[in-house]
Amino acid sequence: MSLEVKLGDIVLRNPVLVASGAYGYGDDYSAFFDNSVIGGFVTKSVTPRPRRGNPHPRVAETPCGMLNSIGLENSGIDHFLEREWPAVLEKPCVPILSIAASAAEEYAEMCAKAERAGGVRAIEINLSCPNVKEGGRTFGTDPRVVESILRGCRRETSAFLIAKLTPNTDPVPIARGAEAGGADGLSLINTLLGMAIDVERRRPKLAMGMGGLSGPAIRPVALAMTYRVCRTTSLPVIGIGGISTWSDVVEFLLVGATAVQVGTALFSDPVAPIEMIAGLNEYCVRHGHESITGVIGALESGDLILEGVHA
Ligand code: RRO
Repeated sequence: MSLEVKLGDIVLRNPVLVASGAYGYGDDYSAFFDNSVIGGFVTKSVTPRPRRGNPHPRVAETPCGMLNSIGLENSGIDHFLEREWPAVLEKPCVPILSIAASAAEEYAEMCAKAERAGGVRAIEINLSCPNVKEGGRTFGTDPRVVESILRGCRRETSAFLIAKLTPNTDPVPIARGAEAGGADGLSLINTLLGMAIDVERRRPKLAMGMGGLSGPAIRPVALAMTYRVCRTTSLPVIGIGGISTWSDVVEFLLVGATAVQVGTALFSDPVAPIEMIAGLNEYCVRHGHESITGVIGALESGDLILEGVHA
């Protein structure tokens, strides 16, 4: 029984990746599981220059989820590539570099820098940070801008380019824009813009007022968006959004995702990826699949779902 899946030429030992922002640079959960058990992980997004991030509080728990407003805190691409990237490359799984910026040229420049640093096989282009006004909320929702960002990145690197889409608009036209610009794959969803209020203090729970909602609360939204995007593209799609158990992974694979990313689940269950991988194995055996690839897109009645209404 094989759990291997492929993103272009890149072989993942299984479809379970850890999402950007939930895993630092690959060491955060070393007390709980080894990188040799997961398919890969996505680094916290890096930006052209260092960023201190947003004021605290930056996180708030919500029903079946959480809000974050980290604001892209990171040490900048130059520092990252010099100090962090060599250790990331040593990890025994597929590392995916995540980049975020506020202009198309900056994305392309970061791809060029990553290419010069060497060893980059896959880059996730974060087009969807909800927490910085210049960083995705506006241009990640414009298919033409997304297309031009991908085109600029494509010129600078031969790495597998994954466009990470925002759920704060219809993702289908954005997916088409990313594909037209030369994306090799798509990932979705990033967090949904949300808000929570401390009624006694009459203030938002996050210092910035609003933030990105993640966790099981968003999973049905993420699944529907993944389903729709999978039906409009032949690119491999990575499903993200509230995935917490092996059966959640299977749901995303059935609607057509090639792999998934796990993020918020790690906060409450730090061994969630191990349980997912074991559960995927058992599911395949129970359903007579010799390979997990037999599950991808295998939704029964996939064509019958009110396509006219939801397309
Ligand atoms: O750093 C953040 O506040 C952040 C980012 Br870059 C992102 O892509 N998604 C999110 O929920 N938070």
